[in-house]
Amino acid sequence: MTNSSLFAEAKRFIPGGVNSPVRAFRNVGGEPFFVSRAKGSHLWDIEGRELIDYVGTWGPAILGHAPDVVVEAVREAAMAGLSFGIPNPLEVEIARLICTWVPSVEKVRMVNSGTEATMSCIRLARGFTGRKLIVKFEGCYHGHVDSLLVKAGSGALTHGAPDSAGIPPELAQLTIAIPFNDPERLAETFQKFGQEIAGVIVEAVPANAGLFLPRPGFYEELRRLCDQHDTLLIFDEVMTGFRVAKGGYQELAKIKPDLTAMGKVIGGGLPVGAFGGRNEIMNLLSPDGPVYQAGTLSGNPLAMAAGLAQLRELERVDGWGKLEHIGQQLESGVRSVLGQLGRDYQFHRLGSMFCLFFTEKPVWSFADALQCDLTAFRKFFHGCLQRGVYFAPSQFETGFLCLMHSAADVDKTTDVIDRCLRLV
Ligand code: HOZ
Repeated sequence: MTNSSLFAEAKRFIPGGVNSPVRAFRNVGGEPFFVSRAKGSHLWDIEGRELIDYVGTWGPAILGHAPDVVVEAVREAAMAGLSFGIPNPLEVEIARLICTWVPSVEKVRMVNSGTEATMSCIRLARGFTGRKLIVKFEGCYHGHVDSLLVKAGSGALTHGAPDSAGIPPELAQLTIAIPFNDPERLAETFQKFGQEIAGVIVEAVPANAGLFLPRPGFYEELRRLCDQHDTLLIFDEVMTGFRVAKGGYQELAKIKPDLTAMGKVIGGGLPVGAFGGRNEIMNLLSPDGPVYQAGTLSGNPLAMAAGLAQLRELERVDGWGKLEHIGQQLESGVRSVLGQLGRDYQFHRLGSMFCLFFTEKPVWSFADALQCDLTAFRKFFHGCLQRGVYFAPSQFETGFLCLMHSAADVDKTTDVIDRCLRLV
């Protein structure tokens, strides 16, 4: 069986042949490959090709693929039962750990995906404030939530359809999308709609249209305006949570959101999301309060065991310090290649998250990211893949490092980047 023959078969039974659009390679052309095995920093496809992986299952694989400590924890949990649908002790353990590591979270509820987490934050913000409007930022992607697929990034962006079909315009009208890093637009929006805005949701570091950082002072102003108007500030830390620091980006930025959406790293590779925040808000959730939210598999013992094992291992080995070190190695390699080639492409990195923008102009927003040379990116992507390095199949995604990326991996990657940049 080849990747191509299996993809043809997949397309007969699965829409587009994939279970999530960004996997279909539409933004880079060609066809996806099928993975047969993943371990550490490497993937193997069904044709036996070995790749250094910088997608890391889109973020969760921070220790590397299939780390022994997580696999063993899942095995042990499985022996005791796969799902109970009634409380199990691991749920309490992970809730305690999250509330300890992320001080803005006083209570947390576990769900099965980042999408469920952001969707629940929106409902909770509306329930708490009794208001309808939600503000989001252009290019920020918060999963495929109806209210948030407005000027979104990730697969919604790469397919050229930021607004999905199937979302009633009446609902989309309740979402105001404004540019990121633009304090004037933010102030104007609050001036006009301040008393109607239930919540402002932001990817703590926008990472679904490439990776761009908040300008100094932007989040302080956002926090101030939310407080002034009794609007909830919702940080989507699905990508950054437990990855950029133990307490997520809010720890680094020293900003306390009212609600936080989490996912990816927290599940150790199993389907897990979570959302949490201040007691007075979280206490509105059913069964204590009137905001309904539920899930048969929420708090699933295997998923909780995997997440706990991953988080504890990260802490035990000072994962964040080590990832910063690996990130610095990659960054210095990429910058030296760019320097030698005389290319001023923008390279952004925050710890173990990174993005090479194919533009020489600074990138602070979605509009800036859209200026990238996508033809050059496509050539670069396929060149790297052919040479054994797998980056995300879109300019508008973020690369992820894991603890298993070795100096040899980084050296090979730098060399491949050098050769492939010469092609474009
Ligand atoms: N947030 C991820 C991509 N930016 C999700 C991956 C997916 O949509 O499959």
